[in-house]
This record gives sequence, structure tokens and C-alpha cells, in this order.
Amino acid sequence: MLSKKVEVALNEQIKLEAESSQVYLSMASWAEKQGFEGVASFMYAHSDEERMHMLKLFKFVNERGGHAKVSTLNAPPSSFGSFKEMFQTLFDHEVMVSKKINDLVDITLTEKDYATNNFLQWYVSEQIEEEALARNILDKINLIGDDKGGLYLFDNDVKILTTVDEGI
Ligand code: OFO
Repeated sequence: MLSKKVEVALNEQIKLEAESSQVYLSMASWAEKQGFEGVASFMYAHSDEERMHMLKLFKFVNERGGHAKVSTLNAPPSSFGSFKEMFQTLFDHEVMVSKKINDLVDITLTEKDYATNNFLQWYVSEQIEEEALARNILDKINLIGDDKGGLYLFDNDVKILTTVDEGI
């Protein structure tokens, strides 16, 4: 059984994961409109992945006797300046999400909720991977800068990355 405090915190995380899905969906659209198919596919896949993160939490809350809530979401921006800025935004977003997961883990410890703590370990590992992936892409794009040819090759690389790892 979840304590009220843990239930509220998990519902906040559900909202954040849903908003993450919207942010990446908006990035997918922005990239697609500019003809960058690879980046768009990567962002569509990432958006689906965030929805999966949200659903996993959602089902857990109900299974543990809480009530999973669907909240109003903040709208993401519809344009992102440049690819470099967009991937910086993605990286910063993931760092922020990791911090929220850590805060959530702290709450489960103060509440002595070891079952939820155990469940959240999956998210702790997932955030390590997500941050590493975002950092890796950001390093590449920083090397390319605004070079059009470089961006074209980068788009192809990201497309391959998306097809190889469906679970980005
Ligand atoms: Fe849900 O991991 Fe990214 O935000």
C-alpha cells in the first residue's frame, strides 16, 4: 500500500514522463518539417519510450492501491532554434528527470517504502542510459556545428541508431 506522500510524488512523476513524451514529439515534428528524417524518427521513438515510462508508473500506482491520475500537461515549445540547441535541451531535460527520480527515491526511503524503492531502481538505471545517450549525441553535434554536410551525415547516423535500437 502506498503512503499518500509516495502516491502524490509518483503521480507528479507520471505527469513529468507524459510531458517528456510531448517534448520529444514536438522535437520530432520540428525535425521532420526540416527534412531531417533520421532525427525525426529518433525523436518519435524517444517520445514512445517516455510514454512507456509513464505507463509503467501509472500501472504500478494502481497495483499498489493508489490512484494513478491523468493531468493537464504543459505544452512544449514548437521550435528549437538549431539542432545543437535542441539536443542541448534534450540533455538538460534528461538531467532534470534524473534529479526528479533521485528525489523520488529519497521520498521512498524516508517513508520506508522499500517496494517502491525497488521498483524505482529500473528508472535509476534507465536515466543513466538516457543521459549517456543524450551526452553522446550532443558531443557529436558539437563537433559538426552548423556544417550542412555534417548535419546530413549526422541525420543518417541517428536513423541507423534508431533502427538498431528500437528501444531508445
Ligand atoms: Fe523517462 O526518461 Fe527521459 O525523460
